[in-house]
Amino acid sequence: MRKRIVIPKGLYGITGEKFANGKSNYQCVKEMIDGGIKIVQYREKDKTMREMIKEAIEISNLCKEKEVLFIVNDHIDLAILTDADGVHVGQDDMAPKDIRKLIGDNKIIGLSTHSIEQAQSAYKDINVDYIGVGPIFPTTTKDAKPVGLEYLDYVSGNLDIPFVAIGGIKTSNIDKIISRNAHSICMVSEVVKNNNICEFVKKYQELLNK
Ligand code: TZP
Ligand code: MG
Repeated sequence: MRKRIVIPKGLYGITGEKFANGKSNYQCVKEMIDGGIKIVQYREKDKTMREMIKEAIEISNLCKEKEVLFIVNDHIDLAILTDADGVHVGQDDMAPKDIRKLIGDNKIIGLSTHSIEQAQSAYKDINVDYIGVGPIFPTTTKDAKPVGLEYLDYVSGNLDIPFVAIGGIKTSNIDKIISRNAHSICMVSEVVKNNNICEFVKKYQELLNK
């Protein structure tokens, strides 16, 4: 029987070029890695597949060189092509059991969840290595309604599965997430908008890994 692959604790990085004040996805990932991040997801909604392939290969190579896990959002074909460590999908994307057939047992599958029912169902599915829990707070990065802290409390208190708290998390509210023992935390815009992403990531990696 397959065992879940446990993703690293601490900050979970996601690309968000729109919020990066002119920095490329590659540059943002490089700074995140310099700051000590251990897992990065390539999430890109606006580029053509050819543009994404070129960029994702470069980021994948950088991650390999620095021994950082590289996850691809949505596109299983792009994940296979770039020899990513895993994929992250939403509730309407290809089901984890079907993705597993394409990528094999040794790759990571992450699944976004937005309710207790979705989290319970993901927990029962051994193909799912970790779940996304969110958006916790309102966010403009993704078109989705906030689920609130109660849902995070439920997952943190009841389900033994690695999870990433995400959505509207900022320096101003991250304490509420840390105090709920989130396995890992993702701030998309709050990280990439920084002039000094490296220093920002370093500060929070130190705080979260204390
Ligand atoms: N999934 C749930 S919320 C979200 C994703 C990808 C976006 C989070 O972005 P931000 O900028 O940290 O609110
Ligand atoms: Mg998706």
